[in-house]
Amino acid sequence: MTDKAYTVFEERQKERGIDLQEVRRRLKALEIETPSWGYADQGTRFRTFPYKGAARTTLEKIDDAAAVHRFTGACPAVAIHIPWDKVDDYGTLTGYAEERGIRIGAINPNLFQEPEYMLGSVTNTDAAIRRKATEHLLECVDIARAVDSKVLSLWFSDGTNYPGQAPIRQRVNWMRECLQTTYGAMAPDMRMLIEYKFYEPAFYHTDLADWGMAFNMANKLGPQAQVLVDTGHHPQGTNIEHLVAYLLNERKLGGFHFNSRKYGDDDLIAGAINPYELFLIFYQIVDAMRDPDPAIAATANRIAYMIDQSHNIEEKIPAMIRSVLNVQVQYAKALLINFDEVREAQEKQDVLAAEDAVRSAFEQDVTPLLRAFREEDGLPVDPMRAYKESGLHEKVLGRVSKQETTPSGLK
Ligand code: PSV
Ligand code: MN
Ligand code: MN
Repeated sequence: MTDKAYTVFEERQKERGIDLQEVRRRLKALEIETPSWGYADQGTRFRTFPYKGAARTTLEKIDDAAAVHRFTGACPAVAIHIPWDKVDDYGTLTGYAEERGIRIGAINPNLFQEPEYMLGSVTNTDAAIRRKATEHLLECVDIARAVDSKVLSLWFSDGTNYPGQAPIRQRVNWMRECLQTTYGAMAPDMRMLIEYKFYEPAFYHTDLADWGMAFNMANKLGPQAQVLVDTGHHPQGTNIEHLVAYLLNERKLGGFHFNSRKYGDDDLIAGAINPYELFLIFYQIVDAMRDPDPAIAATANRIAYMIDQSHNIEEKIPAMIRSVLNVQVQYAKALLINFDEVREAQEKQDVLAAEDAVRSAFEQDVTPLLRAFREEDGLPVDPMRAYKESGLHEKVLGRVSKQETTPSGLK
């Protein structure tokens, strides 16, 4: 790469003691899965603005996910949600994705839509409903096998709205029973990722409200169960990078749902609101990748990175591309941390030097690095611009939104 900006960048990183070959190798290995539901019409609890270019079928969602991969080179898998993406023939679905250069990623069961789950799915007082929920989970394990996916990604909306509404301790055991059955059905190379969220839609208690509860559940189930951190699912002020480090140390961090938020589970473009938080999360991950304990390094290297967003006012494909680019930027910055410098400062207990060693990496401009690595891979150096100039926007606008005919307002 002879680009002047890259030469300057290279010089600068040399001075900072950074091995750029290693940085580029790790950057290349970063895969970010995109969610099928992020391409469809979806919005906020307040309303959904229909978008003409929204994907209407699972095949169109795969088309859009494949487009994001074409422009970024970093998104070779698309997560699916069952039954939203339920099809008769999963072999055809897999083939369709493969023809477009991607594969099916995490399988996300849906236990929050059917009316009988109003008072809980795997925690429902009614054993027949718990059984139905378990059967759906087992169906998703079968689908994972059929599409050759190695990840079952679980999020439960189970919870209560009022004190006394349901037996909280009993519900923990009910959930555990259902998950144990599901766990037992998984192939040995599959992982169950357990997501948590502190509130919404339940407003008094949520059965898996935080990382500690998800961690405990995963521990009880076994080594194939791990925790999934959705960056929008914590109370304000939670130190996410701390719990990331903790879970890595326990070899129990399995995956991420990236998005950003200002208030609640806002599901905005990843890295749009709090880029430093995303950087600090990657600081802990890169640190763990370098851990002398091979089990911790392996856990960090195996994390499933996924986007989980809801695009209500933004065009969906470029919003996804933007998220992927934002994640790459913060990862690249974390790779520019001089870890020897951090350790040295930590050993000397030099607080300011340690903080500076971390923050100074965040302050680097990684644009020349990302452009160079894309060019090397034959990718567009500016994926947002390439998307704009590709004509794809006009093409997807040719789709006629199903929602165009539905009345606007609260849904
Ligand atoms: C609901 O909060 C949610 O956004 C969770 O984050 C899930 O991962 C996602 O929906 C898909 O089910
Ligand atoms: Mn999520
Ligand atoms: Mn969420």
